[in-house]
Amino acid sequence: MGEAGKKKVIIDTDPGIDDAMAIFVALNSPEIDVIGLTTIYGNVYTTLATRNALHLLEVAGRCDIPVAEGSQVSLMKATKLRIADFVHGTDGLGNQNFPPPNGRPIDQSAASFLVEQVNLHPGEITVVALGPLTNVALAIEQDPAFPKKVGQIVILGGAFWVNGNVNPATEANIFGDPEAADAVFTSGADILAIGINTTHQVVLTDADLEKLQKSNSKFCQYLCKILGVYFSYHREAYSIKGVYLHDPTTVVAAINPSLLTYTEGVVRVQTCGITRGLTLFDNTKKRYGEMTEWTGKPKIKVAVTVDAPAVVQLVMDRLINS
Ligand SMILES: [Ca+2]
Repeated sequence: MGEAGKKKVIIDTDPGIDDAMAIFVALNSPEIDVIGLTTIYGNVYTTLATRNALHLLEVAGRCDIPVAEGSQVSLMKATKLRIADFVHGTDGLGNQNFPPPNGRPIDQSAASFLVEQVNLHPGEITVVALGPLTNVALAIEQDPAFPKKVGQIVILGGAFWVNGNVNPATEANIFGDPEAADAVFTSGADILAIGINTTHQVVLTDADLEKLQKSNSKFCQYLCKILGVYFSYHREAYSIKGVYLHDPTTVVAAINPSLLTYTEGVVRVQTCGITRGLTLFDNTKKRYGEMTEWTGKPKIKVAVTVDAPAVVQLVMDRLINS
């Protein structure tokens, strides 16, 4: 715990409209102290993610928080990346053409920053990972003791027992770097995975949007400018009048884990073929006759149920009362 018992949090992010919302919720939550942002490709390329992270901190008036730029390529050094700019706008923030930020990232890579911080504060850092897991996997490569030194890694990733959102097999953040995800899930760190099986229950509706629009808070005013593109995408892709709160739900899981329930097991990630990016959970109840690729691997926590109305309410409260 940090000052005044606050949880020290580093957010690894690819902003991203719901990343923006998640970051604002985190910055306005007294339970946690955001000590840095690290950036990654996903919704946009890494360079733009860094620019957006700096921009969002300027909007929030929190330029004191360092931004460390993450990897431009996947763990296996692939440069052909899946970028979801069709969900978030080509600028990642609702095609608003915001001016470039004044700030600059620190002179340290995301992985090095993560390693430095867990060594400075062993057992105290919570990493909230809202994009592909390349930076976290690189931190583990850089410091093999990283999984034991990090307090917890709360991950938005995976589609457990349900279809994915990239294709029927896989969820976007895991699909972004399956090798990194498999390395992180089997690293032995205290991991809490929030998959789309839970975040697809957490919907910000048109009526909720109207409430945000009526608020004078700077976070609400800003988000209402960028949310249009995200609502349009959901109407087309899912035929719903509302948007899924993937990243905000994951921040809420770090703030108040009791709003979700969890089960424990071993998760491996498919890294090839038509199901590349599939997250396969072994509940470890059966003793298989043969060794499997899951045998002896560390267990992680996977979210099973979510109190969706309470999560939406908490997100709204933190945005409106800012
Ligand atoms: Ca994200």
